Amino acid sequence: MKEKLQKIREEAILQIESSKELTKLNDVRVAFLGKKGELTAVLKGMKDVLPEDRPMVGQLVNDTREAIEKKLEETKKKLEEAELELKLKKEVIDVTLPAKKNKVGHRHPNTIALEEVERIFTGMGYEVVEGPDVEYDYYNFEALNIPANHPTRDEQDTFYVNDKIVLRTQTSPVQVRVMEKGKLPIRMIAPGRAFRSDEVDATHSPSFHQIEGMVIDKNITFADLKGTLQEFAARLFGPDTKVKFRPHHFPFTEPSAEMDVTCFKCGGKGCRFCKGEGWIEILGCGMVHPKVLRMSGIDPNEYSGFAFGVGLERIALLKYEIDDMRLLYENDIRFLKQF
Ligand code: 2NL
Repeated sequence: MKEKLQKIREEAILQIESSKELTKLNDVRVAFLGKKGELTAVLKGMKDVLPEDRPMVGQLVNDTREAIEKKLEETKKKLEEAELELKLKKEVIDVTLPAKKNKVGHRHPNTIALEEVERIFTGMGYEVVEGPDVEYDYYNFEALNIPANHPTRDEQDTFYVNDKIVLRTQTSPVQVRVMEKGKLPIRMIAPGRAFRSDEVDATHSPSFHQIEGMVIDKNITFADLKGTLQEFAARLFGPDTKVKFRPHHFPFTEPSAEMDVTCFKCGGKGCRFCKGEGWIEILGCGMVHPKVLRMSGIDPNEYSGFAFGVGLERIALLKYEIDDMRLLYENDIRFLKQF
């Protein structure tokens, strides 16, 4: 029995020493110490050992088991260390390589311009209100004094969803919805996307953005409109900016005007930027038509107001001296991050 145990021990140690991988080592453990292992077989044979010899043999079996376990443990540690070393060698990191830069996005020129306009008007106490891009024909046209068959409705420049629903051609419907609520006075701007069936070129896109503004209160006059829009122009284009109003026509305002600002490049002398004019057209405006007020439930004998509309892309193109609107929609980061 003693010799048998000695042989098991030697054989086990030999096999452990020749194990070059952890899996192989585990196989050796199972072969000797496992349920069907050689040492376990010896234990099972204890019944054949003389009772008086059993303590001695039991001790021997335990010693053998301990010796094998110790050798297994040592070898396991060695193999693990070797494996780790190999792994570390394989995964060398060259810390001198240039780091990968994180690509950070950039605010779109439209967004920068919009936030600036919003800052100016909220600073004057205006509320920013949004509304649906897809509108009822009523809010987009009818309520703005553009009845059926009015030339402005020309199917050529409007996207109809069906007889009664259109992609809004301006953000005025948002203002109509606010007027209908009947909470006066109103001091608001309505920024957002608008749609017209236009061909794409350097100054047109079928999907563009507009900012409309409206004030309705008692005793609002054209003087309020002029003062407000003069201040707006000065804050947007610089304190020396002058404005001028040219008579115009919109169905929803009376009287109506277009506002020009002095060219912020040449100060009004005339240059390439303003095509020698000294002035740049910037927005449309006017006193809200009494019919428009009445249709939305506001008494034009008690209240009056002014409104204006400005193209956001136009502001962005002017402010950042971009000469083609299409650049705004390509979202090329090399372009966007210049602003
Ligand atoms: C332009 C002209 C304008 C308005 C928009 C408006 C809205 C309501 C009532 C009356 Cl609810 N007016 N909006 C007024 C005048 C001009 O926009 O050329 N925009 C780019």
